Amino acid sequence: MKFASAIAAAAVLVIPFVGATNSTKPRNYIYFLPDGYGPASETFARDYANYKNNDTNKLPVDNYAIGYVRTYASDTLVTDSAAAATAYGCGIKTYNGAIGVDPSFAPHGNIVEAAKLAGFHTGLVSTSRITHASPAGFSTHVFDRDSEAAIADQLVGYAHPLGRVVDIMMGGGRCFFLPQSDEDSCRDDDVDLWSLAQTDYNWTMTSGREKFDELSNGLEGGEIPFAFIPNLSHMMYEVDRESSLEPSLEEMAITTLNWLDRLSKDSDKGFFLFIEAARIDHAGHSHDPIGHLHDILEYNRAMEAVIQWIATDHTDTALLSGADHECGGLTMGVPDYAWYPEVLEPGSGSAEHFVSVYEDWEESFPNATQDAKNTYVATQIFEPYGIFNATGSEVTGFYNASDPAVYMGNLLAARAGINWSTLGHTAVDITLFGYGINTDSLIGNWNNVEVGHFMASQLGLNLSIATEKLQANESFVGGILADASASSSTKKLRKRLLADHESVHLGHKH
Ligand SMILES: *[C@@H]1O[C@H](CO)[C@@H](O)[C@H](O)[C@H]1NC(C)=O
Ligand SMILES: *[C@@H]1O[C@H](CO)[C@@H](O)[C@H](O)[C@H]1NC(C)=O
Ligand SMILES: *[C@@H]1O[C@H](CO)[C@@H](O)[C@H](O)[C@H]1NC(C)=O
Ligand SMILES: *[C@@H]1O[C@H](CO)[C@@H](O)[C@H](O)[C@H]1NC(C)=O
Ligand SMILES: *[C@@H]1O[C@H](CO)[C@@H](O)[C@H](O)[C@H]1NC(C)=O
Ligand SMILES: *[C@@H]1O[C@H](CO)[C@@H](O)[C@H](O)[C@H]1NC(C)=O
Ligand SMILES: *[C@@H]1O[C@H](CO)[C@@H](O)[C@H](O)[C@H]1NC(C)=O
Ligand SMILES: *[C@@H]1O[C@H](CO)[C@@H](O)[C@H](O)[C@H]1NC(C)=O
Ligand SMILES: CC(=O)N[C@H]1CO[C@H](CO)[C@@H](O)[C@@H]1O
Ligand SMILES: [Zn+2]
Ligand SMILES: [Zn+2]
Repeated sequence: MKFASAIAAAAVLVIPFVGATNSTKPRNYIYFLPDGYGPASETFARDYANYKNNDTNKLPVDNYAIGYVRTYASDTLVTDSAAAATAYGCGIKTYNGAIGVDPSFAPHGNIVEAAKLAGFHTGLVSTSRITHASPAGFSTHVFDRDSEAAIADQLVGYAHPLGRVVDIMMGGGRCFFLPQSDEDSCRDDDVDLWSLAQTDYNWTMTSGREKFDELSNGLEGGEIPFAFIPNLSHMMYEVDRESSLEPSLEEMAITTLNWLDRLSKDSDKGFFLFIEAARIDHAGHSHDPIGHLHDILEYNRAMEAVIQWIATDHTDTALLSGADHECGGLTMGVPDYAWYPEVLEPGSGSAEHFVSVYEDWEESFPNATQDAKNTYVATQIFEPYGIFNATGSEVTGFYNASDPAVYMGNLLAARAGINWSTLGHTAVDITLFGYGINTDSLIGNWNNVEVGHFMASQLGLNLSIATEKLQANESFVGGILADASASSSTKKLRKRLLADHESVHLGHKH
């Protein structure tokens, strides 16, 4: 585990956009989704960066705020990631849990498919499992977001009605590519997708960091289709990241951009790239200020790098970035007027990380006395997380906490003068950021589906062409309907409200 890496530079430069405007359309589009990044999270991270730098600056993304977005789903005012990704990716409102299908379960074309059909190159980059709701909503179609094996099948092209639509993918989730006979598998069948992708679909499937490094920032070599999937589940929180195993989001984003740019150089069509800072959301569900903070700072670094990339020789590329929803209902100023960002400085790992350190210790010392346990928790779990001077009952409460990560997060939050109001998402509007050709035309407040349609039209893509092809495939359409009727819909839809939280914790079961 490493300590908090350097935070966003103190002096944040506004990078002026000097490319063509208005009448010109961008050749390439990037959608950068900071999952669960609400306006309070931005203030939270900015206040911390300013404390740390003894400054009053803005965060890098602050400079590119252009509007805000309404996020409600078709069946609830509080969206989940699946319905929201379907709104951005396909331009339709749907129910929580839906991936690329409407409320009557019919599949709708997404921007990755439309781009592929029109001859563009395409990429997906995420710090979550690449089979998780957000990348899935931009590339696949299932009744239920938890069908991650089916999503993996579609991602490689096997079981996707349009064949393979993704050229490069980077993220976590290798367990959904392994057959159930493999002890690391998350599948319920014998499909060895990792091998099948290579033998039948020409994928280069990689998981070791050295394979990523061989790409030389995307500037040379490599065969597409290409997958880099270093983790069985989600990639590590930025604050926990072991850089010998996993690159940062910034590194993955820039490598993929350089490669897509190279691939499309001699084509009359450019590329579409989806990038996700996924775990800002997971830390919100865990009420974990440390995980939340460092993934937000990494999102800011990656955004700054992408904007710099556009500004330097790639002004034909446009970028939009907006969260799918807020997460955790974060507030600063609890109790009245309290908010002490300095409390977050010592925290050297996520709450999830320290809970797993404790679990390992407990396994190694099953006969430890209660006193030894209490001392261990106070000094080896709480203190490196930033909780000092814990009372006796604060320490013993850890053992019986229904979610020990949330428990630790709440203890630290109380010391910092912040609080979380929900374990789920909220209905609060999110901020839309943008850079490049025509993005300034999005000043104002938008419905999330309008953002998807805007990107498609900027690339000259017609989503209906993909929709018609998908809906013409009777066996595919029938399969989604069968999944829908096999589940008891009301129960299923209620379960959706908790789905994000549950899927975060799927990562714990190894
Ligand atoms: C912080 O900045 C203020 C004003 O710029 C300065 O007076 C002060 O000495 C700085 N404090 C530290 C610890 O650098
Ligand atoms: C329909 O979709 C399935 C994947 O679900 C695919 O295997 C099949 O080839 C498609 N059929 C047609 C006619 O495109
Ligand atoms: C895989 O590559 C071979 C050789 O280049 C090619 O003939 C084949 O069509 C490719 N298969 C797919 C599914 O793209
Ligand atoms: C995957 O991430 C988990 C934490 O989320 C970490 O413990 C594990 O070491 C990672 N695995 C690999 C192979 O990087
Ligand atoms: C822990 O205690 C149990 C019963 O008291 C004993 O059987 C076991 O060997 C002990 N384990 C270790 C690791 O000392
Ligand atoms: C934890 O709960 C168990 C029963 O649910 C109780 O016996 C025990 O005293 C509790 N431990 C602490 C430290 O609160
Ligand atoms: C923090 O929020 C929780 C609800 O999530 C509430 O129960 C608690 O009282 C709040 N803490 C303070 C100090 O207001
Ligand atoms: C988009 O494609 C659909 C289906 O092919 C077609 O009916 C429609 O006219 C197209 N829209 C535009 C704006 O070209
Ligand atoms: C009263 C008390 O124990 N204060 C301690 C709280 O934690 C800090 C940091 O470890 C110590 O420096 C204080 O002495
Ligand atoms: Zn989300
Ligand atoms: Zn979430």
